[in-house]
Parts: sequence; structure tokens; C-alpha cells
Amino acid sequence: MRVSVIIPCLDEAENIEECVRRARRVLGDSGIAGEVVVADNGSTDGSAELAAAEGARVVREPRRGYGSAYLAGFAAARGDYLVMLDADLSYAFDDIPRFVSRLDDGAQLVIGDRMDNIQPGAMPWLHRYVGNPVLTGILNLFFRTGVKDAHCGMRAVRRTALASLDLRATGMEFASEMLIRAAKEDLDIRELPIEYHPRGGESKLASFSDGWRHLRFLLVHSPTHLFVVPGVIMIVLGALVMATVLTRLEVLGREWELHSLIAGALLLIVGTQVAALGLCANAYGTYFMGEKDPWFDRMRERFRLEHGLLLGAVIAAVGLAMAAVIAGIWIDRGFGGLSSERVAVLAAALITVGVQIFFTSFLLSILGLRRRS
Ligand SMILES: Nc1nc2c(ncn2[C@@H]2O[C@H](COP(=O)(O)OP(=O)(O)OP(=O)(O)O)[C@@H](O)[C@H]2O)c(=O)[nH]1
Ligand SMILES: [Mg+2]
Repeated sequence: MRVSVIIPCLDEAENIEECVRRARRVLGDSGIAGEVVVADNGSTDGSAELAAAEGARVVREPRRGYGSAYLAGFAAARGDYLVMLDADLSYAFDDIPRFVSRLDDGAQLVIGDRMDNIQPGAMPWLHRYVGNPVLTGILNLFFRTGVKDAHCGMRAVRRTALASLDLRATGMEFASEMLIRAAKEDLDIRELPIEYHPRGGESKLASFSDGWRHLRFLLVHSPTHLFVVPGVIMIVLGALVMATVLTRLEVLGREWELHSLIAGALLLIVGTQVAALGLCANAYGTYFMGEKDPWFDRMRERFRLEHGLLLGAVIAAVGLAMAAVIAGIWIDRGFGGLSSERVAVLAAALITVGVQIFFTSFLLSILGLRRRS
């Protein structure tokens, strides 16, 4: 068996018979040995029976979701190549042989690119110009897949490559998971321009909740972009604000005072916290989920626990020394009035940041205790 055409189906009675007929016809016409698998996701409109009557092998998956449906379909498929497309006639079944021949050429994952061939009425404005480009842009910024239409539902993948992806997403974010994992595994991903037609029947896509599921998925799979980048930006901004106040630099025609200094210190502290969370999240991903983040790996090679402890201790010690000087002056004045607020804020910020770095270093070390190198 060379090719399994897998069609996820949730209440698609209007289209499913025609889908199965077209899939079988194109396999027959092009002489590709194959099967049509319909992954029915608990349809209540008789889709499963209609599909079976047209000669599809029907797999039933009661757990809802686009990803759940595909995972069940993949598990049941017998082909060496797995071709994916919707049960809504929005994709052309006649394109299947082109996808197959790309796999024959050596590709491991082939994904359609609909963006230049969207038929009138096939994709709402919101998805065409906002949802799809924004989410595809973020996906590529984080994971560099190089794919233009990350949510295209027509794809083909080699069974051997699929196994290395270890897919788990249950909802529409399955489409993103597949690409992220493929990029991380360095698969040979190729794009194929295809046409996108208006779907028959009712769309199952919920613009905002499915969009959010994708975005959430992208964020939690890249701690570097979710935590470390914003954390470092806050640290730099906070330090700049503090430096401006402490050096009495004039910005926007005035000198900045205590309130700005406190704001800068808080920004520095919260930035340190966020960046620290990011390092811990990266450590968790690396040690427990087999993630490979080149940046984090380089950090790991360069820095040991003792480096972190030393850095934290030195920063905290500088802060403590400043605090001690202020306390000394205070005692010297017989516990009278003090006006060292600026230095006090700086000292407090340094002590806090030092303590954060010190204990985060230990937490990172704890996360790595049971790693296998
Ligand atoms: N959303 C969703 N789709 C499912 C589910 N189970 C199976 N499907 C099928 O997955 C495919 C994708 O859903 P569609 O509604 O076509 O989503 P879409 O292609 O992103 O959006 P359209 O452009 O409107 O078709 C269809 O064949 C559905 O029948 C499910 O639980 N949720
Ligand atoms: Mg569709």
C-alpha cells in the first residue's frame, strides 16, 4: 500500500460522499495503490455511514477535535505516504498525485500553499489578511519553518517522518504542531501552490477561539520568545531608566527623579524574574521534553551552577555594601533624618536581583538533576 488519503470528518454529510468518490477516482486514474480513510469525529448526521457506503475505511474517534481526528486516522492508515485534506471539497483531490510525486522526489513533508490561488468566497477576509498571515508570521519568527501558508489543510507526509514528529495536539493547533515539530526535526519540507475553493456545508473553524489556540500553542512552545526576550527587554529598559536618573541625565528637557528611579528598579526586577522563568522553562523543555534550543544549549555549555551563584552573590553583595554605608551614615547621625533615597533604591534593586539570580541558578540545577547527557 503506497498512499493513504486521510479525511477528517465532523458532520460533513453534504460533502463526504463526493470527497470519497473523488479520492478513489484519482487514486484509480493515476494508478496509485492506495486507500481512503475517513476519520469520523462523532458525526451525528450519518457522515460515517455515507463514507463507508462509498468505499472508504471509516475510523471512529469520539474525542473531538481536528488533531484527535487525524491522530486516529494516522494510527489506522496503512500507506507509506499519508495525504491529508478536509472533508469539505475546498481542496482539489486531483492535486493528490502532485503531492505524492514530491514525496517520491525525496520530500518528507509537503504542504499546500493556497495564498495566491484563493477562489472568491473561499476564505473570509479576516483569515486571508489577518489570522493566517499573522499566525504564519509568528510561527516563522519563532521556528523558521519557511512555510508561506502554515494553516493549509492539504498536506502529505512520509510515514517514517511522521513517527519522528510525535504529534499530540488535539485541536486545530495540530496544523501548527506538525510544522513546528517538522522544523525542529529538520525535515525536508516542500511547498506546493494549490487552489482553494469555497467549502460545501458548514465551517467547523471558530476564528477567535481556534486562532487563540494556535497563538497559545506557538507561545508555550518557545520559552525564549515568550519569556527570555521580553524579560531581557525589561531588564535593559529598567537599567537605562535607573542610569538616567542616577547620572542626572536630562531627557525630554528635564531631570528625572525618585519616582522614575523606583519604576526603573521595579522594571529591572520583574524583567529578571521573567527571564529567570524563561531559563527554567527552557531547562524543562530540554531535560524533560527532548527540546533542542541551540541558544540554550550554548548557555548550558558555557555556564555552570557556580557561575550563577557567583554572579548573584556579587550583585547582592554590592547592594548590601551600599545599604551598609547608608546604615552607617544613619547611625553616625544618631539615627536622625536621612535622604539617601536614590542609593537606597539602587541597593534594594541590586540585592533583589542578586537573590533572584542566586536561587534561580539552584532551581536550574535542580531541573537538570536527572538529565541524561
Ligand atoms: N474544527 C473541527 N474540525 C473537525 C473536527 N473533527 C473533524 N473535523 C474536520 O476537519 C476538517 C477541517 O475543518 P474545517 O471546518 O474545514 O476548517 P477549515 O478548513 O480550517 O475552515 P474552512 O476554510 O471554513 O473549511 C473538516 O474536514 C472537518 O470536518 C473537529 O472536532 N473540529
Ligand atoms: Mg476546510
